[in-house]
Amino acid sequence: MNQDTIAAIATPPGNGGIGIIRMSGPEAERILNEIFRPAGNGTLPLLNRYLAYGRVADGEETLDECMAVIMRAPGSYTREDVAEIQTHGGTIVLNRVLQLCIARGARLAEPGEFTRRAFLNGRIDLSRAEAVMSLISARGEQQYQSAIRQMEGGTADFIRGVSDELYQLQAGLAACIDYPEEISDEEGAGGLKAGLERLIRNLKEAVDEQGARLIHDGLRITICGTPNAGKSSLLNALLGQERAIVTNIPGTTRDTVDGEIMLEGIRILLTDTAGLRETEDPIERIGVARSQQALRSADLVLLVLDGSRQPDEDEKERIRQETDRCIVLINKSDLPQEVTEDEIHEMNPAVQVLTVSAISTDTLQPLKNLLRERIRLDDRMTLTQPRHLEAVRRALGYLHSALATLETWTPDMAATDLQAAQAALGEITGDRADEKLLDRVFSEFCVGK
Ligand SMILES: Nc1nc2c(ncn2[C@@H]2O[C@H](COP(=O)(O)OP(=O)(O)O)[C@@H](O)[C@H]2O)c(=O)[nH]1
Ligand SMILES: [Mg+2]
Repeated sequence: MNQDTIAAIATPPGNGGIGIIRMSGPEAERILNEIFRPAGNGTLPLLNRYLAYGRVADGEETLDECMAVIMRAPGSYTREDVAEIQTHGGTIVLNRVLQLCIARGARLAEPGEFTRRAFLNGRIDLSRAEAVMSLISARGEQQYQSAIRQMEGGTADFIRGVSDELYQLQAGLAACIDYPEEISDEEGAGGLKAGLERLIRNLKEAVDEQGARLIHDGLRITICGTPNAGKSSLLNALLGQERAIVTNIPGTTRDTVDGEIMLEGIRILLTDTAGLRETEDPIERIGVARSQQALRSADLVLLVLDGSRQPDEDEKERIRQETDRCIVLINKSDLPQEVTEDEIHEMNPAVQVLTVSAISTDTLQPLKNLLRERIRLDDRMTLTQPRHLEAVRRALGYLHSALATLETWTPDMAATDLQAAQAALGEITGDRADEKLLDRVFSEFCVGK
């Protein structure tokens, strides 16, 4: 609590109905008292956690009408004295009030510094602090839901549970090391093995790498195929807007075109590509190279065929090379068909095949259903933050290594591994976090949170 007092504009830049300036630290109330003038019969100091109406003033000069509140330690977000001033939400007003707070002794807050203080003062663990940021920046319903679960402590509770079990194993192991006469090697190793295997199982169950990636990054879909197959028409139909230019001239799309839709609360990032073909046009060539790049990084590929004509050798070859990440779309089903789904399956049984028409959106329903299946998530995923998954992966590595030491029963080495696993898990909740880790986590935050 002996830190300086920080101040920041907590609302986003731009004009809004109201804007909020927030201060936290030992001087917050003094500064508030110096610049806030209660209206009517209002008096200072303010009642704790009651909103008061008045104006904010620099000496004789009124800066704005405002509402103000003091939340005294420890009953605040940071567990320090927090003062908030709600003014009208104009950039100039907010900056004037912020500058005033700074002139009276506050310092501009770093990104995430309020939340960092909440963490350092023991109000929330690190995974909850990160949940706050995920919540603010959530770009889909699923990311939002997972942030809420994390904020309610799902991640911390789970990790601390695992960590407690790990402590017990460490205690058992310490006993083996200290009293080798009383505990036989078989007993010691046997007890540890069962415990380790259970821990590894629990941790693995909580990790769904693919699901976590879907929640965070969304699903990347690349639409590919020969020129004029209907790729851009399909992108437009899926987006419900005329995003890419469509003509009957092959080579119309020369650069990649992106669009985004939400499905089941997951972001779907669609990339329409230039048709993959040999070309002399230098611009189209670059486009083809970008298409190939988009194809490499795609989670899912929609390979579009013009169903009104026979696929050429290039197309056949591409279908044969694809894997189960590919859905072949036989397009232009409104025209007389020259291709059947069976023929495609014969070329490659791994791919899924659908017949569609980009000019009649009804035919896209089965495609959307297929996509829904691909993004279905476990109901309550425990770990979704990339940082947490990385720490769990490291912890699992140490636990496996400890398991391996049981073969030769080298309890000292097992103890070292268990310690390292414990430290990795501790990074998730912040029970074991150094300054560098905190800097990394909080630098992703916005100022004022
Ligand atoms: N009849 C019919 N024409 C289509 C369909 N999809 C696309 N087209 C037409 O095919 C031509 C090429 O479409 P476009 O989307 O630009 O193909 P791209 O080169 O693969 O991007 C345009 O004239 C479209 O109107 C479809 O489902 N049915
Ligand atoms: Mg196109």
